[in-house]
Amino acid sequence: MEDKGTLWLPENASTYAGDVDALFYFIYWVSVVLFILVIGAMVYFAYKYRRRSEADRPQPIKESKLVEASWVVVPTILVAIVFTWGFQVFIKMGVAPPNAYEITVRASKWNWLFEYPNGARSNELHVPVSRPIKLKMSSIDVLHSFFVPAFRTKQDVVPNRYTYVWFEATRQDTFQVMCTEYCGQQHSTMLSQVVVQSQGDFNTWLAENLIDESATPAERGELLYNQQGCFACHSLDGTTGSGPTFQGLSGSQRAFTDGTTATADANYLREAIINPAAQVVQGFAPVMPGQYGTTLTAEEIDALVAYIQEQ
Ligand code: HEC
Ligand SMILES: [Cu+2]
Repeated sequence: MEDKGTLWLPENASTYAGDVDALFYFIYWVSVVLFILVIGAMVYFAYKYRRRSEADRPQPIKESKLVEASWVVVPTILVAIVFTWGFQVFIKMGVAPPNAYEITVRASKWNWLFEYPNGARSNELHVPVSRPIKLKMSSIDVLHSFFVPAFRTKQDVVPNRYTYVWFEATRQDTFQVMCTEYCGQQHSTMLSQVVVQSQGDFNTWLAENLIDESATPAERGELLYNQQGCFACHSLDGTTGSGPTFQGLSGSQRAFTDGTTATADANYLREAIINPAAQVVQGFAPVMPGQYGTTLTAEEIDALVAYIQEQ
């Protein structure tokens, strides 16, 4: 079933997206009807009771209990409908079914990292179709927000606490993920995708994305460079981004904003990852996330150092 969405709403691919859309269109059509009634009456009365001569004066108004009651009662009923309907959908979207499959989401400037129960990790969210998925989300730096328009799913991702969101995808396809909370210079590139697969394809993908036991430290480092989003700020080809390039970094002479210098040996690289604020490279702002020392294991930091040394 091809679904490209409507003028107002994007394509619709989760079990509760239809509920959200139905409520949206209820409010939309009520607004259209009220707009026509109110503006229509206003234009009609402005014409009908226009001033016809200099002597024309407003006449005292005879009040109508029926009209007065109706403009109190009708909007009250409409607002009560929107409230109870909206509350029901809100609860449905807020409470994950108990059998939901849980995936951990780590947001950082400017990357999404997804971790699966078997330890596999990825930058794209892979999920099985027709199965409730619960995301347990946190941020390692600033406020981000996880948004999948096709699922009608949007939730802030905050440092130092978990937030949750759940959905059940209704068809196999690829959908856009965005960060919808302004989170710094490259906020607009903090994009990812949800790849909805059959349960079989998903299982295969999961198994393939476990880190290979026989991988060398530098190979693991390459995976981490991509998964952890170092690429958002550090290029491999010499271009300067928000951070210095990794090309030729190892062994080079570094100059810092406090006037000191150092040679980029393994110890320096390790320290630069764990404690980036300690020495800030000249020409750069201290924007590197400071949490890698706690969010990465010692082995992962070794792997990243080994990878940088190969560039
Ligand atoms: C949000 C952008 C950003 C991200 C993401 C980021 N860094 Fe950085 N990094 C910087 C900036 C800016 C500097 C230079 C300023 C400083 O030294 O703090 C830097 C400096 C470094 C340095 C020292 C570079 C030099 O030229 O001496 C290393 C090594 C490094 N980062 C490793 C990493 C690794 C590994 C990751 C991923 C786990 C990472 N960074 C993620 C922004 C980032
Ligand atoms: Cu963000």
